[in-house]
Amino acid sequence: MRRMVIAGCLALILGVTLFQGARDGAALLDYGPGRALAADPQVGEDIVVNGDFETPFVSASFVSYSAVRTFGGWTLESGGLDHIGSLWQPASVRQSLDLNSCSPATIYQDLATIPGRSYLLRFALAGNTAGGPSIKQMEAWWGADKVDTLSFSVAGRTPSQMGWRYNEYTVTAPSDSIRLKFKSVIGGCYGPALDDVSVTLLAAPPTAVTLSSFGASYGLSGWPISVALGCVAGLLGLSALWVSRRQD
Ligand SMILES: [Ca+2]
Repeated sequence: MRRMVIAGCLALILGVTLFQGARDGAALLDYGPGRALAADPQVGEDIVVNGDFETPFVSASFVSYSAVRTFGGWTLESGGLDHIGSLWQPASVRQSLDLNSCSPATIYQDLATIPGRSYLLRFALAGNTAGGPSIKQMEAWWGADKVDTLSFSVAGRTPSQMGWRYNEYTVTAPSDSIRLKFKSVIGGCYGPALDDVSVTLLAAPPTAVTLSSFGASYGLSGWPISVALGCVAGLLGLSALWVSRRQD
């Protein structure tokens, strides 16, 4: 008899709680981390066009570009750059960039992004070993935010031993489009070398499964499920109390 009363009270409490949750839209059922409701096929996809600078093909050791012009998905906004063919060892495949032709270059590419989502920005940095300064410097920009000012020493480096160094950053998309920009910040004809640029979508952080999202995964809005569960629990509670009273 005492067990019936306790079970009835617990069921009533659960019912009331579920009703309140349905009213407030609260997260009542949190199944903890790792419960994604649907797989995200775009995770890991590189959204940069020609991040390896293999387009257009450079048959010579290098060719020089002056602003303003486009090449293989990129825009040379200011200054001049050398598109490197066979002049030196690339970080990846065959070609790369020297971000100083004989003036510091700024290049950019506009990327289509998912607002609020995080991406991994990754690229390889080295420097033109043929002349000074020995410390090459450039900036990486993600929209209006400067991601980093990078330095690379070419001391001891040669065209066949470039010493490419990979850099990685986690960045977040503020809107559905972002401008990725690289900017040499040194003068002269021997600049920072850039190759193998990629921006890949990272997996979304784990989402707590709420009654609303649980219901949505079955094609139902959340509050009817909360109300239904609340009714069932409430009726069970009342039944248990009624049975216990009749047994008295
Ligand atoms: Ca390349």
